[in-house]
Amino acid sequence: MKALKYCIAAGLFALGTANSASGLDKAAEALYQRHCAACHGAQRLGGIGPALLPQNLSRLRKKAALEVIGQGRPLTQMPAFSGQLDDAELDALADFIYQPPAEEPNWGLADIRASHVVHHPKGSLGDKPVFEADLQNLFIVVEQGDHHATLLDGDSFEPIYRFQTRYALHGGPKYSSDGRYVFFASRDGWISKFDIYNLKVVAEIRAGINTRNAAVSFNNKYVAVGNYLPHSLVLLSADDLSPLAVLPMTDGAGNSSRVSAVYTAPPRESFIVALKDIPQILEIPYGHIAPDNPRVKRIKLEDYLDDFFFNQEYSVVMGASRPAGSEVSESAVSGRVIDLDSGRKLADLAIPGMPHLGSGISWRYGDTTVMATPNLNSGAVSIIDMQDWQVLKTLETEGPGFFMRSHDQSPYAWVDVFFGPNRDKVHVFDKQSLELVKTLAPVPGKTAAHVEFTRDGRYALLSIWDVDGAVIVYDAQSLEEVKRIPMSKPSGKYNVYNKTHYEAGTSH
Ligand code: DHE
Repeated sequence: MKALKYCIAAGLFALGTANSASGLDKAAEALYQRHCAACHGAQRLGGIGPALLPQNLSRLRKKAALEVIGQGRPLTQMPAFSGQLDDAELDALADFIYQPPAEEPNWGLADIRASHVVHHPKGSLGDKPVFEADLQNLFIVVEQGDHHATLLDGDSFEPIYRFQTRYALHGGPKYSSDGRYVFFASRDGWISKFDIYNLKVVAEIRAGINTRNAAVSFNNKYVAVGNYLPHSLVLLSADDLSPLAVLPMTDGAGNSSRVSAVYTAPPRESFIVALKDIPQILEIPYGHIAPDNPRVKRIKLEDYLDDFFFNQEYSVVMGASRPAGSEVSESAVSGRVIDLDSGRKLADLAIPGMPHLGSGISWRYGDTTVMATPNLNSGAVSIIDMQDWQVLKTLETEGPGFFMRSHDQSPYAWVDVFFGPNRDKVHVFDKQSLELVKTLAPVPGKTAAHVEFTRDGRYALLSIWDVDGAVIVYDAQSLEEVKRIPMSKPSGKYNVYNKTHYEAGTSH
């Protein structure tokens, strides 16, 4: 009976896929097409979910993959299949994804170039905004529910314009330094450049099959795109997104790596590239884009670091590793502190749990600077003294958090409780007493997450992560609600001034 079910599904789906000619297990392939292809792509090249090809799974043991298929994966949209599939089917799927496809997928310069679309060439649109607002106090809100973005006036909190984005954006959109343009990256590799003054997408290009994020050089010349698939960093012209170079991510000894993320480091005038499968960090000075350029610096590490926090000067990076699969490190050392100039390790980070450094924030505390990070597997915010890299205090929260935010002008730091039964709650802490001030639960039962401040720090905007969701505006001092703006799963929001001035309270 089961075999018949697979055969029917194989007949429906397998024809025309790259795997069908390869002698791969047809039944497993049919299962894959039925349950996995919608998110992971018919040819396993990725989509909303990661690519499921052997080279992408190099750090995930098959046992861990089986667990993910059965139990789902926290932090992602991967559901649990154990209720729908029996053990043999789960096993067959786990085996299938470790089989190489019939054809090696690639996405080189020619593919990238062929996908390039320029909707409005440089100079063809006016330089005066077509709406009135404080251009430094605008927000872009990414609405994941229906793949749109909203341009929001940060004074009136009225939407100015709502437009469709590519499917499944991920990572923060990045502004040009004057705030006129914003660049979006989608999980399946599309990079879009949007002209805020004219409310138009001006150019698009597919830079990878499975992309992590994009960074824009502070001199507004380059966009760097980090890919999981292929293992490459792609450099585009920030003018019209035309491709300049594809840099294979290798260690020089025959091993290649996915890019965890690429960051721009304005004071260093360089891109910093975090690698997932090679224990190295790369630094690529703006403009030195050839991979063998002697100015490309490789910092060799003791272990893989793929989640980063930079100090405000970009001289030091704190890095943490996300263990593969559902494994959680029990090690006392959960990260490292690296000096970017010397390449030397300054300290081990002894944070219990799994810090989410990428969403960390920093502020002055007495005669030192501290950084705070939520933890992805425990209800704790770790506050670390950035002079001696010791944990100064661990604040208890009602569950693991994902995003943290503050503003120079605000006495408070906000952290969500992203996972678990209390995911509808958000904690507000005092940055000097390091004590809890208030816990908000704006919509019981719905996830409340991701805060961003207005330019002056007077208001904090919080998302209700639901298709029938909202952005809620709070007075950042009294913590009273000011306004509720309906939106479709507004995942993140990004204030032009705070982002382009690298505010210490926001992610970079
Ligand atoms: Fe993200 C940013 C990695 C899952 C929403 N996420 C980032 C960045 C990295 C990262 C490296 C910084 C890039 C940037 O902003 O340029 N995210 C990862 C993962 O490795 C992880 C755990 C697994 C994965 O599937 O990729 C992951 N992320 C998620 C989600 O499941 C979230 C909650 C929903 C979604 O969009 O898929 C999610 N990530 C976000 C958001 C940002 C982000 C909203 C931007 C943060 C900010 O600056 O505000």
